[in-house]
Amino acid sequence: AGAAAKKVADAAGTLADQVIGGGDVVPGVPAPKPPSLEEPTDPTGPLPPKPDQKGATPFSPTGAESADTEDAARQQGEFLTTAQGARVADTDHSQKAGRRGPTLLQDHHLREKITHFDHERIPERVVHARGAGAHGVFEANGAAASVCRAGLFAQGAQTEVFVRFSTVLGSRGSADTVRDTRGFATKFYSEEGTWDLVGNNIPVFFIQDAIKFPDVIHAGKPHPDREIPQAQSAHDTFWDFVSLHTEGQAHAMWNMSDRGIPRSYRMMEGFGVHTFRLINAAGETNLVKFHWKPHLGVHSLVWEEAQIAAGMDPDLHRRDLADAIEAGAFPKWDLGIQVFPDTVDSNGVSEMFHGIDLLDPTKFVPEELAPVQVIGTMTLNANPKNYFAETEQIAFHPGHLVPGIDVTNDPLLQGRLFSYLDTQISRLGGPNFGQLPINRPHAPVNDMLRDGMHQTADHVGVAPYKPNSLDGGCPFLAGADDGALVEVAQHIADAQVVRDAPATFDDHYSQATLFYNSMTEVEKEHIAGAYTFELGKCYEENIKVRQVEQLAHIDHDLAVTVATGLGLPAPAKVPVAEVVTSPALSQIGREWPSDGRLIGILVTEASDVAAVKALEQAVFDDDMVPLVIAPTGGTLGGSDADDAETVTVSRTYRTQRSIEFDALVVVDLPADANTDVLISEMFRHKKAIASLAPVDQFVDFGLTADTPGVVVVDEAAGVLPALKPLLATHRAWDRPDPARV
Ligand code: HDD
Repeated sequence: AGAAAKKVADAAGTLADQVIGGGDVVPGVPAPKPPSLEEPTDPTGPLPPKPDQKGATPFSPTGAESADTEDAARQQGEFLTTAQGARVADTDHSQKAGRRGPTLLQDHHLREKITHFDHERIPERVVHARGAGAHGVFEANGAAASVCRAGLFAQGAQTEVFVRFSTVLGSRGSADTVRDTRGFATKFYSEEGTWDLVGNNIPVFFIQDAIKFPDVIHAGKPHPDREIPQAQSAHDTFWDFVSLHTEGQAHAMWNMSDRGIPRSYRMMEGFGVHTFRLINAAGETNLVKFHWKPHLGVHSLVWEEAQIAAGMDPDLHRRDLADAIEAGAFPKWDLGIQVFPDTVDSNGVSEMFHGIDLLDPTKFVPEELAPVQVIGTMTLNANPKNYFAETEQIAFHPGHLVPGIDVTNDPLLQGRLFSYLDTQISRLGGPNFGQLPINRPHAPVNDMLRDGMHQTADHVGVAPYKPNSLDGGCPFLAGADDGALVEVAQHIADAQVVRDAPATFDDHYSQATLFYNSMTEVEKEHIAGAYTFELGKCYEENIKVRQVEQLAHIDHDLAVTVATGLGLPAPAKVPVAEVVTSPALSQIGREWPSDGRLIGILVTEASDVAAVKALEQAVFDDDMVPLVIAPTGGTLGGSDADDAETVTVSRTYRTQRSIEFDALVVVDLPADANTDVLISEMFRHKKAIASLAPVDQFVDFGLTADTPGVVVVDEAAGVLPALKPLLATHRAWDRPDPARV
């Protein structure tokens, strides 16, 4: 049929050319075509998913594909078709009245193709637009069973999950490594319904009441006139808001710390932020805060790396997550809870713990006061098959709860319970986005919601209402004890309607001081540098002055350092809260596993291929990732990449950049400007360097055998034993900065 239609069209074209007499086409002689690359001509069905794409929706942690996977893929048969399944013989030319004539409106294939394309984009998320996701599984260890009756916390229970990490402020195409809070949202597809833990990598928030959310986001987003700067808080409106709305100071302090520029999504903590209420089988309640603890430890970039990455590899975090999962280095996090009694304190006030108001989302509870108890482990083990279908269309909601997990009266959480469904109705085009494969619960769904835009269900029965007799009373109600969203009996004190907050919400500085005081000297320097950079990007002097005055309420020395950097007078001294410190907040001074770290191996044309091969294998065997950096692409030691004696080049001198590597092994030192930059950056960013080349070759870099974090070894076998202790501390913080860059 397709061929016949084409013949008709060709004939019409020839006729039209003759009638209009236009053009230089000789009737019957095909016009010369530009040379084109040849496509394979044997029809084959759609390619099966790549091994790392096993996470088809619906996803199964065992890898077993469910029956409707093929349907969800919407790619059946081996031929190109229209959306109606009619085979297409030519998708490169539109129908025209003659070869040089106008295009015909009757060409349905043309109109369908372009119309669909015109509607391919959906609105990006109003916040957290830039993100990356992965499938995985959560396995409970049973430790939460005494405080929570949710089935997903029963010992050994396995629950499929999808996680989406994100930045907050940037647009969908913005860079990954900007200074910002990171979203850490997890969807647990539990047998009792879906639970969403929609958290961040920072345990406190900018505002105490959801009614301020549009204000803080308007202030943080680019200026409305020029729409700059993109994806960052280093501008006047942000600091204007934060310096005036002082409850934002604690979160701002976390953002200015190294937490604002994570090394990788795999190396970030996550926090539920709010206090939640758990209910156990006996109906007893406890208050909790949720924590994700990464097995790889908490690591950050240094500021210069973050800036370089934003230009060299704006997808650094997205790529890092996908590559690790594809390589089988599955990232893992422990889920933990801090548990607080659900009682009233000596003043008769509920939801208080050691004087910390658990309903105030600008406060966290130091781990030293309430230890984080591990209740299970999450492993991310499959990349999405299709970014749009899964990562873009997934819809999280803090109100997606299962029996045993309930909300509290935190006024920020209460507002969130409204916002997410509301935004998704406009973002995903109507009220039925829950039917999208990625959003479908893995528990049976039998609701009485009907019709609406993009309805894909064929609902049966005649009585989507209750009570009914026509559908035999279906669907039935759960028993009082096994439903979700069951209100825990709470006494609400005789209340008057107010627009106000409790007095315990008035302290805006003490936890910023606690955080700052818990940092090591290096981390404090980074914080001062970040404030000085961000405020230095502001134009309005009064905003800078006001924010420096705010810092004086947190730490006077910090305020003076920042003021000096900005060329402002030192602010007056004001009383600062006397607080304890929480060593758990510091990222430095601890040792972390080296699994999944990226090791650059720098070689020249003259390098010993057998030694490089051995080194590469040793890195692999130690669960790290070797990336060989050579003058040109291709292979070393022969052209057959499968040959045991051949090394495949991962990066060339031109495509490499230091930001990717956690450590560098110099097999031979090239004489090359690009690799000079590599070494000087590795040096400046205090990353581990091992050299098989003599140390005196490095004199121009200011690097000697005594430089902290540098090891010089004689043979390939000695490299990893020397390098691993250095990787454990992440960076050689005691390495002095070079005299000149
Ligand atoms: Fe939110 C998205 C986390 C307060 C309104 N939020 C969103 C995402 C994360 C968070 C991780 C991205 C989810 C995804 O990957 O799809 N939000 C938080 C945390 C908060 C918080 C940890 C405070 C503790 N958010 C918050 C408030 C409001 C919102 C107070 C509104 C009153 N958040 C939204 C939203 C988004 C969203 C507008 C944008 C896209 C979406 O929900 O689906 O509804």
